[in-house]
Amino acid sequence: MKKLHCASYRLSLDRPRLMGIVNLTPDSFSGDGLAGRTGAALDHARAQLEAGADILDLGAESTKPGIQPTSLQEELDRLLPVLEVVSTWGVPVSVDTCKPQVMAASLASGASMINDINGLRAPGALEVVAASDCGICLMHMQGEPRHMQESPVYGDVVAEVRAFLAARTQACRQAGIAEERLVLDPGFGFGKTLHHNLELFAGLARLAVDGLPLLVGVSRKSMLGAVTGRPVQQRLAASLAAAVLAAAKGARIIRVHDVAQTRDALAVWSAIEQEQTA
Ligand code: 8Y7
Repeated sequence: MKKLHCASYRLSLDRPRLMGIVNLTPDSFSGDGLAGRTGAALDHARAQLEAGADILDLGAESTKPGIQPTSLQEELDRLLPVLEVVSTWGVPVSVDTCKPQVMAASLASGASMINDINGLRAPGALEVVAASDCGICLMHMQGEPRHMQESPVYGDVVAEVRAFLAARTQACRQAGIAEERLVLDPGFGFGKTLHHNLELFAGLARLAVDGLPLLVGVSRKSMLGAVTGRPVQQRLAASLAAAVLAAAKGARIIRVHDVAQTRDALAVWSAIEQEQTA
């Protein structure tokens, strides 16, 4: 069975795994930002772990459309005090960043995975991760965060996202990165209209380039708001439905805010699934 290599960890992907979000920005769209509050951030990270997260994803870079980019120093100041503690807890810790300098500092401080919404396209990013043995999430984004939602355009969104993920996978291979370290992500909401997001979700299985595992992040996202008409604080039911469907379509890692609830939802799916295949 497939295992994801994340530094010293080997994460079995025989069942879908949960990546618990720990947001260290001040301006998270879902209102869970914990910038500068190390104690509160550690409490939240601990709660995510106790709720059953298999990976913790720490993010200190603001990527909300329209928001000013976060400076290097600001990002490190938000991230490192939390990472230094959380990385001793015996669970893989992923760091969500696009900056090679933050990747290097995070790996030196115990991060086991780099989650780059920019797919390691920044100059130097591939080299930094290639020099380590961390896990890597390669995500698709059209444009850059400040302007990505203004007018996203695709011909065939599934084919184009797939081609991008294939090209980034190839770039990783050329940089000497083993395939066991890679996870692919269509990047829901990153330079996509509602229709693009729905098409991508429907076509999820086609995105698994070379059988690589897929990560899906739709928790509380605006696509769920658009479908249900609910504000961000009222998207739990929609998020759970999407998580179960992502699992059923083959996603191996699901990135969520609500770990305990998603675990229950997936437990029901998985119990029925096992009965069917028994
Ligand atoms: C995703 C993500 C965000 C995602 C991966 C949010 C950092 C917005 N979304 N990383 N990051 N995939 N891999 O809603 O979909 O949490 S930030």
